[in-house]
This record gives sequence, structure tokens and C-alpha cells, in this order.
Amino acid sequence: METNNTNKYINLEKKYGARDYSPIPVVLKKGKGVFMWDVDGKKYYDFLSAYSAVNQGHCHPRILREMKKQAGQLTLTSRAFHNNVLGKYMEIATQYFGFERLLPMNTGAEGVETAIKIARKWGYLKKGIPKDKAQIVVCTQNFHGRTTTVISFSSDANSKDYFGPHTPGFIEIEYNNLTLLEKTLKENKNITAFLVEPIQGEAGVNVPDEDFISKAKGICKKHNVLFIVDEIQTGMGRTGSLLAACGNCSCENKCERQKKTYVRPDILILGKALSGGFYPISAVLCDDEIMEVIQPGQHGSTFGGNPMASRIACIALEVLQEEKLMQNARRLGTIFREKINQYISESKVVIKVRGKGLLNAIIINDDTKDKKLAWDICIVLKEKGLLAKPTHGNIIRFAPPLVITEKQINECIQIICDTLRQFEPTN
Ligand code: IF1
Repeated sequence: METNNTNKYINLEKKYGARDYSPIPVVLKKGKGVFMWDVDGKKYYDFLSAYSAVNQGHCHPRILREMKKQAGQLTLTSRAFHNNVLGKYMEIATQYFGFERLLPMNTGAEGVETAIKIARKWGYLKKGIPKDKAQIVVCTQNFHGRTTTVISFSSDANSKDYFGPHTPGFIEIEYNNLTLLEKTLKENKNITAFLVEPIQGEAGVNVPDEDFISKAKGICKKHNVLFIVDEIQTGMGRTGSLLAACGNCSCENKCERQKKTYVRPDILILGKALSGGFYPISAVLCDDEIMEVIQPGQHGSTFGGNPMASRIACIALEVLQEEKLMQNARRLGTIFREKINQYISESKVVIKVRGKGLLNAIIINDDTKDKKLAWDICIVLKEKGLLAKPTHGNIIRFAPPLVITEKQINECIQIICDTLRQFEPTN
């Protein structure tokens, strides 16, 4: 049960706030590394990481120090003028990910919208698609944000219904279906791009076949279609490599992203942990031949590329590399899935565990209509000091900050298994 103190804060949100979320009933006040503390001082392991925006851990000291320094210097100029940090950030990030150009935005959805605009214009100016006829292929169960164009191609009724009229120009195909992708690109000459998540986070950590991303890129290349990868949630080390599209490379030798396992997209979209969880930062990266379709006055944003965001993004990238967070995510993710699979072998409550690196989810055996079991499990996890939240009813996503240690993840596996055991049928 929640304390009066906790309920005091919850009731304020209930009384004055929009009802666009149904949060787990906990009120957090402090965060540090893998931990958060609520208003009563209770300590929790964070197993959501703000949907993978806090990969570097809460309030990372080095990012905090840089943010404080910049906050006292210059926070925002708009792009009407240059600032002394943006160019450095563009240089660092383009070299870090292996692209020629970067367009700075703020939220992930803005990054996706930006990529859509670039792809459409490229289709008209470079591919010769008739004006206003460009189509972009997307996947069922996608999640790319909540703006009206982005939800226009959502397959989730909750995200899409009653927000029409929807933006046209999107073709939906089944995720992980290369045959259908090939057929669709072959039949429709007005397709300018294929937009895809390397792992579908919101769909419940839906991991495609090993060769899906690499073969999808090949099909796009064959049909002169831009391959756009949304790494807003899967990027920044979350899946055990810098980008989920890096495949099995784990940056052991600072490759120049040319490794055979790396599937280089035509357009890369980043967000969330590009900021270390300090500040909304997103970015769209591609080469000049594509980015040049955007000329002055054709795109922008008030906060996009501000000096504070630029400095935070630089240090957020540095922390990822220097603290070897990709390698840690890969190693501890394997341990996590192995041990949860051991539990599953005896369980009637958990059907399977799936994921890559430290982006994982368990599927709960719940065929009831209201699918409350996953929620009830998360409530007990909270009481035991671990915060997670179900996605899509009977799936619980587990995504701790990448700074978690082996000792800590073993402690969390114990908490998760002890909790699940409470829900196992006794007969
Ligand atoms: C919510 C989901 C996750 C994303 C991918 C773009 C965006 C997101 C792959 C947009 C954002 C967030 C949004 C947040 C919850 C969370 C989420 F459950 F909604 F789907 F992570 F899976 N591409 N995901 O995951 O980025 O504009 O939010 O910065 O809307 O409830 P944003």
C-alpha cells in the first residue's frame, strides 16, 4: 500500500494533470546510478531507465558536471546565431557513428519526423518520385513516437484512434518479413524509404531474425529506397553494441563502424540516452547526398542544437565509450537471460524471456481479458525494491541502466524470481 506522503503527490497529479499515463504508484525524488529513492526514502533498482534514456545511470557525475558548467555559461542561442559547442558536437557525433552530417533535434518523435521529411524530399529531388506521391514503408507494431504524423502509421488503436485525419503516405508490412518487404518495394516505385526499429521496444522487445536488418538493407539498396533505422531506444549501447544495427560488434576495438556485422543505415535516428537522461536530445545522421535536400529555412527548432544539449551529448557519448557500457550490457544481458531461462524451465507463470544486451522482457502466461497479472507482479516488484512496468498487457520490460554491476544484476534476478514465485500456482 502507498504511504500518505506518496499519495499526497499522486493526488496532485490526479487533480491537476492530464490522464495520459497510468504510472506504477511510486513517487520518486532522487536518482543515482542504477538506484532511485522515493519520497519516503525507500530505495529501488530502476529496471526501466526511463525507457532507455538513462543508460549511463541516473545523474551521472561527469555529465552533471558538464551540464552545470554549460548552464552557467550559455544555454540557448537559437540557430539564428552560431554557438561555440554545436560544431564540436556535430564533429564528434558524426565521426562516432560514421556519417557525414547531423541534424540536431530534441525529442525522439521530432527526430523521426525529421527523417520522414528528409526521406520524402530526397524521394522527390533525387529519386524522381512525383511530388506528394512518396510512400514510406513501416512495420506493424511499430513505435516511433506520438506526433500526429507518426501515430498515423501506428498499428496500435490506443495511439492512433480519434487523432485523425491521419497523414497519408505510409505502407504497413509485417515486421521481420523480408519477403513482404521485397514484394512491396518491387511493386511500388513511389517508395522512398523503409523506417524500422532494429528491435521493437514497445511491442514487447520484439527481436527479429538475426539477418533481418542486414537483408532489409540489401533489399532497400536494390530498389533505391532509403533504409532508416530508429535507434532511439535500442541505440547508445542498450543492446550490447553501440547500435542494435551493429549486430555482434561490441566496440571492443573502436571499429570505424565498417565491421562486417555493422549494418549502416542511410539515415540513423538517435534520442533518449544521447542525453544521458539529462535533457531532451535527438539527432538525425546521414551523408551529405541525402542531408543536402534540407536547405536553410526548410527545417529547424528553437532548442535544436543548443549549446547545453550539444555539450551534454558529447559527454554522454564519451561516458558510453570510456566506461565500456556496451560491453557491460552484452555480458550482463547474457547472464540475465540465462538465469531467467533457468527459472522459466520450472515456471507456469512465465512463458519466455527475450531481448538483447540489457533490453529484455518476460512474457507472462495470462490469457485473461484484463491481463492484470503483469501489473500485479510489478506492484510486488516495487514492494521488493525493483521498478519495472508492463508493456502491452502481459509483457514486462526489464532495462536497467547499463552501469549495473554483476553483483547488482544477480541481486535483481533474485528479486524477480522471488516475486514470480509468489504468483506460481500452488496445485
Ligand atoms: C511514451 C513507448 C518506449 C521510441 C522509439 C521514438 C520514440 C520512442 C523506438 C519517441 C519513445 C517512449 C515514449 C513514451 C514511452 C516510451 C516507449 F512505450 F511509448 F513505446 F520506450 F517503448 N522511437 N518511446 O521508443 O521518442 O518523442 O518520446 O522522445 O510515449 O509513452 P520521444
